Amino acid sequence: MATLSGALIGCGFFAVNQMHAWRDIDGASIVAICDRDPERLRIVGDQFGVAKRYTDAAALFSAETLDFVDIATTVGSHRPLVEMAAAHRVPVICQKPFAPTLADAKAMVAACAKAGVPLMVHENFRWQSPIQAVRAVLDSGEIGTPFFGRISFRSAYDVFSGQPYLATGKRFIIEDLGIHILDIARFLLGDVSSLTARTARINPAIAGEDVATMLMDHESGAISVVDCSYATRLAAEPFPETLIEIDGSDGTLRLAQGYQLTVTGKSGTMVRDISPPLLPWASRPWHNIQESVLAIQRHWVDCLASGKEPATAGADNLKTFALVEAAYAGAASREPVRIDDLL
Ligand code: NAD
Ligand code: 89Y
Repeated sequence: MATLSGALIGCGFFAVNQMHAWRDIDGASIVAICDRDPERLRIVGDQFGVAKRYTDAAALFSAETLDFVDIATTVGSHRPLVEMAAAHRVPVICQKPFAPTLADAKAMVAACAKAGVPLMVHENFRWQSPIQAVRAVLDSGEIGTPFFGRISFRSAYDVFSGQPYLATGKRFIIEDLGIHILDIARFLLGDVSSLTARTARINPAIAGEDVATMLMDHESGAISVVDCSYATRLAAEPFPETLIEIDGSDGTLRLAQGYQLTVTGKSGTMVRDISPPLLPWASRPWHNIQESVLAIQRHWVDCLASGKEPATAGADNLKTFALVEAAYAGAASREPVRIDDLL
């Protein structure tokens, strides 16, 4: 397979993981990087040996011939950068949260569709190997048809030291982290027809909500509870594990802290340790997320090579993003929100 030439825009905290993962992927190589902060450009360029460096994305697109661009900036710049990629007919990966609003997200999907370029949102949590293992149990039919799910992320990990901007936005946990957990709920139980939400801010030092509890009706008839907190101090800090309970017509599955999966189904009870591998460049406790970065980027390269639509294509991600908008609207109104009304 010919090696695809890519560029990375945004060389901050998380982009370093993306650069490590690109180095592990045979079919793609990052030939140029861009950051408006010259210091970040220097650090990442030197660490990964990338000589072509730009402080302006427009200059990057004008000068380089690219097979794809990987946007790893924070949300405010996503729409102009995705639209710039579309204008240059360059396939694009965009970090989550895809956009500041669902209207922006729809415009970005439309711009890429009009230009005929693939667009994938870097929605990586569903690519974590424990989450893929849960999906495989459901696909096997072992627990029958799911009728209830609880997808839970509760922690007191200090995310603000690495990502200080998370403390300052009016929106916090749903937009930043809940978006992943809502996407996992969709991935496991299917699309959602309605959502009810409650939020709270426990940490007085931040601007947004740090607790969110959501109840969802899935189109399949299943019900799920998605609960997220960055205000939950536990004896053993679980960050960044997503814990899962699913009840089905023929059994149950439980993904418990420490990546312990218990399945009780048609063949009895099985307990497995499904801990993610620690990649050579990864560090605990982030290794679970880091492995999923490699998996989603591999998926992108496979999709570009085969012409397949990525699992978290922009159009698919609108359905996850709608859940974020519904959660904020529903928490404000204290009323259930119909998802079809937003899409
Ligand atoms: P960061 O602030 O550390 O890095 C962003 C970088 O982008 C900065 O260096 C900034 O100078 C640069 N930048 C911003 N606008 C630019 C523009 N128009 N042109 C060029 N450079 C620009 O942020 P971060 O913590 O690395 O987060 C980046 C994104 O990654 C966020 O959207 C965040 O939500 C996401 N993220 C995802 C995961 C995940 O698991 N998927 C984990 C952490 C963060
Ligand atoms: O930004 C968030 C993400 O996407 O995964 C975890 C995180 O880094 C902090 O909540």
